[in-house]
Amino acid sequence: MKLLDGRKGLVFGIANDRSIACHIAKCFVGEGANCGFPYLPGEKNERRVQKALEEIGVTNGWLMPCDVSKDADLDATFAATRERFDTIDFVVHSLAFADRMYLKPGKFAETPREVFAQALDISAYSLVATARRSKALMPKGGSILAMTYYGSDKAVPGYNVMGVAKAALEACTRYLALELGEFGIRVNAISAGPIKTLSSMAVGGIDEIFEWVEKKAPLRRNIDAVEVGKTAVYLASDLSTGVTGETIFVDAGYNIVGL
Ligand code: 0WD
Repeated sequence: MKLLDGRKGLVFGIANDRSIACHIAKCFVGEGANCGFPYLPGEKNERRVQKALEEIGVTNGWLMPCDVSKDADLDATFAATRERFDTIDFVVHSLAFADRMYLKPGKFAETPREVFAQALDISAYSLVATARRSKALMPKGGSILAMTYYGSDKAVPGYNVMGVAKAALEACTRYLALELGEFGIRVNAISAGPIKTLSSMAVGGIDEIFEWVEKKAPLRRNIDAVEVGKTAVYLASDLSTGVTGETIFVDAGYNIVGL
């Protein structure tokens, strides 16, 4: 018996084979889950997602275009999900966006209003928007999971407006957990250490962050995305039935270090 046998759900946020969502998907499929993959609309994106899924052994993956900043896209995605799966057991929210011009050390105070609003909308509000729609498809409860980073709590040079968005995302996780708990729906976040992906490469000074983590983290190394995938399996499965509203660090212990 595998940990996610018979479970169905959505994995948002595969951009290519390096995406954290792709590693999560691999672990979920390996544990018997049946997944749908909403992706940021665009032909090039679709090809990349298809290729990424093939690389992890998912052939004929169910893909649907969905820009999470558009209510109509979210409505269509969840309507299609109901048609296909009837009910779902999990949703993985592994996406974020901020204008990379403002993801540079020394640029936070320059953040324009629209850049700030867009980062918060796509990276944090979209969790609320997906959770609300997920609830309708989770009559017997379920697990919702978001991805965050240490820059939500500590000021990390260059992470800037994304840190503010992640603080909002983590607070959303707690409020959603509080409200959806009575329906058997758990909502948690994984705070991952830095991993080389399209998004992380947009953060100015990321190479120094990798070096610093390797030097300072208790495990003296950076993490592997598979380690995030394994924790995601734990959070989506019955191994974690008593856990909700938490932010779990998968960061080789970096967050506990003082100096
Ligand atoms: O070091 C890292 N890579 C960490 C990432 C450490 C800790 C947390 N995270 C978080 C990210 O902030 C994000 O929430 O993990 C999540 C996944 O990030 P990733 O796997 O590092 O990034 P990536 O492979 O780029 O996937 C994120 C994708 C976008 O990619 P691009 O690069 O095209 O912006 O999010 C998707 C898009 O595919 N995305 C959207 N999807 C739907 N609607 C939207 C949107 N409006 N905007 C971006």
